[in-house]
Formats: sequence, structure tokens, C-alpha cells
Amino acid sequence: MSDFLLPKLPYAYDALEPHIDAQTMEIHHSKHHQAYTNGLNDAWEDMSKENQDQGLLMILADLDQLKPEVRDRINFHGGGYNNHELFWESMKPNGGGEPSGALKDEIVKEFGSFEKFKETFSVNTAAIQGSGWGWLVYEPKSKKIKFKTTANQDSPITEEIVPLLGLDVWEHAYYLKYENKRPDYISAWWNVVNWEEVESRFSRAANTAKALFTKYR
Ligand code: MN3
Repeated sequence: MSDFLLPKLPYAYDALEPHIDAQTMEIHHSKHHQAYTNGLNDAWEDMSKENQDQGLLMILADLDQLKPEVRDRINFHGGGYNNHELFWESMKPNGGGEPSGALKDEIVKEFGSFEKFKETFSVNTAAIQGSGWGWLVYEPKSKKIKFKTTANQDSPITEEIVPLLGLDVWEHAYYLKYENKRPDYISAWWNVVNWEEVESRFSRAANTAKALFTKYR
């Protein structure tokens, strides 16, 4: 029996057209996310019952407790599993626009304006060398939101920060439609951001940090 299943997409593969094409979505979800799911299940079997009982997020928050031969696999496949789940949920058809309420206020406070936030996020995510992710995160240490990048499938949770909005810039996420034009993919992606979901994560972020990271309790 598998502990982890490929999560269902909350919309059809073609629902994010024309910004993200159906073929990319189908391959990304049914092949790539499935591969992280399979890799996570394999690595999970090699963990102790005690570790398994903690659940994936608590394990990602404290990878150091794992044996080295399992740690790298959980970092990659477990990070990839959770990153993609967050990614699908933070997009929707007819998304985009701007956040509202407390998240909007916080973005203006930290970045100066929503436009400046978008530019910081876009420019720095486009500049990631090789494969990785751009993130808006909540940092419990400073109690502020920040922009961060992570390499490969590293999870923000492993760096003791709470992911709010993430953008996958592995070539598998855009190459069929955008080829080498990563900045064009990023500009288009803003049109499908599900800000209600990001606002909801932000409203829970301090509690999420307390639940995941023992030092912030
Ligand atoms: Mn991906």
C-alpha cells in the first residue's frame, strides 16, 4: 500500500490555457508529480515507524533526524511532492489580479507596492540557475513575508519558513510552450495565481510555523 497518492488537480488540464498549456499540465502532473510521489513512497518505506508517524511536513521540517541514505531521497521526492501540491492549489482558471486584505497590506509594507513585489519575484525567479522554485514565504524568525528561492525540489519548510506562493521554474514546467523564454512563462503565470488560496495560507502562517517548527512554539 502506498502512503502517498498523486493529488487530484482542482481543475482540468486545459483550464489554465492559454497561460499554461494542457499538454504541459498533463505531463507535469501525471508524469513528473507522479514520479515524486513514487520516489517518496519508496523512501518512506525505508524510514522508521517513529519517523513515519510524524508525517511528511514534520519530517521536512527536521530532515537532520533521518539517516543520510534516506534524507536525500525525502528531501528531493518529499519536497517535490509537497511543492507541487502547493503549486496546483495556488493556481486557478481566471486567477491573477491582486491579493486583498492583510496579505495585500503586508506586501505593500515589505516590498513598497504590489507591482514592486511582482517585479522582485519575477526577476529573481527568472534568474534561478538551473532548476528550482521562486517563493513568497512567511519567515517566523522575523515575522515577515519575504521572497526566497530554493534549488531543485528543496522545500521552504526545510529552511524553517512557511511557503505561501511558489513558482516552479524547472524546464518541465514551461519548455513545451515557452521554450527558453522563462520570463514569458513567469509573466503569463501571474494570470492564473489563486490569491484567495495564498491569502488563506498567509492567515494561517504563524500557526503553521508553530505547528512545524518546535523553536517557534
Ligand atoms: Mn515541476
